[in-house]
Amino acid sequence: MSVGTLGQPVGLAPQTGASARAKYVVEDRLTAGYIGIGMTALAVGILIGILQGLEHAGFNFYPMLAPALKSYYQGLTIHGVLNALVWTTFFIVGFFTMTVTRSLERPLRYPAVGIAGFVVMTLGLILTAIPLLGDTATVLYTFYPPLMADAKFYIGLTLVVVGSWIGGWSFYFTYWAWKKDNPGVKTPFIALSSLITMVLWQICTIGVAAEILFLLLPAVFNWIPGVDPLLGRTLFWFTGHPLVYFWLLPAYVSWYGMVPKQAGGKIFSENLARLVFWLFLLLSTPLGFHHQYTDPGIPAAWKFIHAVLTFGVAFPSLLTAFTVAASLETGGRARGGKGWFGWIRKLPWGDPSFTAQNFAMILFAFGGISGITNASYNMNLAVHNTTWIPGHFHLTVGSATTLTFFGIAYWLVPKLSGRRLFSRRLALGQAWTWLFGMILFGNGFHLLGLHFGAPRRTMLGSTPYADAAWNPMIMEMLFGVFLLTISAILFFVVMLGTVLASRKLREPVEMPVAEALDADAHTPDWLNNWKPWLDGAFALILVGYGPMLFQLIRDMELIWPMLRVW
Ligand code: HAS
Repeated sequence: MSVGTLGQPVGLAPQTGASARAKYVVEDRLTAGYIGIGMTALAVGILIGILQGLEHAGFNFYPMLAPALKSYYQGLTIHGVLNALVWTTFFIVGFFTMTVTRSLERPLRYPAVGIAGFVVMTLGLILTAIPLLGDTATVLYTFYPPLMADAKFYIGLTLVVVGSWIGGWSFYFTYWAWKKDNPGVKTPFIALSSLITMVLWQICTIGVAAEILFLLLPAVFNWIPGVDPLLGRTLFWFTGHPLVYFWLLPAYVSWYGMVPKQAGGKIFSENLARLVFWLFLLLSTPLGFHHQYTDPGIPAAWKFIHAVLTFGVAFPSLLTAFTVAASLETGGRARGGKGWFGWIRKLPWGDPSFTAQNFAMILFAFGGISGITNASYNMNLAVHNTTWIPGHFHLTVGSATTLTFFGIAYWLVPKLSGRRLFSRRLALGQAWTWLFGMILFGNGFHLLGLHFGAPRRTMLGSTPYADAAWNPMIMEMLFGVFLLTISAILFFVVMLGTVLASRKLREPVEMPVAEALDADAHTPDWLNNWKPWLDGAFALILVGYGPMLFQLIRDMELIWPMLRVW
């Protein structure tokens, strides 16, 4: 018998016990390595985030922390890089190492490629950390030119991305081997959705790779006289927006493919779930100008086209809201729930893995609404560069993604360590405090930005123009930070307790895999075929970016010297 998310029985799995562990020993070690590094980065990033919240409320600890941390802006850069780029990317590649191999029921085709990816990513992270900690890369996580970081920062980040590509190739080799052995067989949903996410990532990171290799590094090394900031920003956001779907889609893999099982239900429609992932592959990339609505030099018509496409990519998330809720309903009803809403009470609220992920969904509903507001051109003019934007992304990457990853960790870490979850109660407390902490933090920051135009990325606690009218929202935000701090402490106590102090499990934990209500329904070829979606994605990128990139490169002026302004 195998055991479920927290060690309770869930029925027979295809391969259990010691043989399964032996089969996936490299994969499990890789996953553990990735998520271990991701969580360490997150711990440091969160600590610095707390300092930022305190500063906004007038408690400025930075002078006391020098020379370890020289300024708010150095801290903000470390916070953004570690939380938004490192925690996410490491967790995702580690998680996918498990989802792809377990879902295809075979280990990596070439484990050496998987290991190489891990080594390159880790070396990249170390190289990035040196200038970040040494205050020679205080350029914020968007590293807009002409701000100039130490070359090690750019090279390190490039290695992190290249390492993740190599990790992705190890999945593709495994997938091709599986396809060869299973001609004509439909790819299992969890593997397919993970692979689509990886391909999306590899397409979209071409933008930032081009920015670093052809613009920033040559300028830092003085091989070219300077940079063209607009071209740099455009290449950055070519990657920057689809990047958010690289953060979101692993959560969707779990919401569609795993959470229904944890809720005792089934995927409402697997065909629809497949369609959602293909739509993300098709639509995610040509949208970056919605981050550049206020940039001069991009004609309004192009901003309009990207605005329309942004509303297009919100559509698969709207589909997700309804289908995931319907999947949960099948679980609630299977557990005896009755009436319109009675099924909600019957959901497994005592299971922290489920509860954390459900709260992530609820928070994302609000983050999604603020995203759609951002995308609306004239509304964006009111909220751009205000605290509204961090309000938005703490509900998305900080909640939809991060809280889902916490929920996943509540079964994944027991699975990898072979030990029981340290404390179900503390883990539940973590989920609840994150829910309320983020509601307060998100609401406070959204309102502060919308009503008062309080700027983001600014030492609000020291600005001469800070207004007493801001105080209620700052206090709301600060109370949110307080709850989030408790939540983060609970998370790390549960994780460390599981690995270091928990009893050994007698049976291994299985990755939850939900069945589909429409398992017997026909899946049309186009939902199992990469070609039309990849062709469509490249065509749309060509249409959405081609002419503008051509023009920006043709008219590029490499005359702005890179600057260190701190
Ligand atoms: Fe965004 C800025 C538009 C989604 C992250 N975004 C950012 C930045 C970040 C970020 C980090 O158009 C700041 C970048 C910077 O530093 O400058 N965003 C959108 C839109 C969406 C969106 C339209 N963003 C995300 C996601 C992110 C993320 C996802 C990370 C993971 N965003 C923008 C724009 C800007 C922007 C502009 C630029 C702003 C500026 O001016 O600088 C959409 O994809 C959102 C669609 C989502 C929904 C919600 C669906 C709800 C679901 C949950 C259902 C709940 C259930 C629970 C089922 C429509 C799926 C049921 C419960 C029971 C109990 C049963």
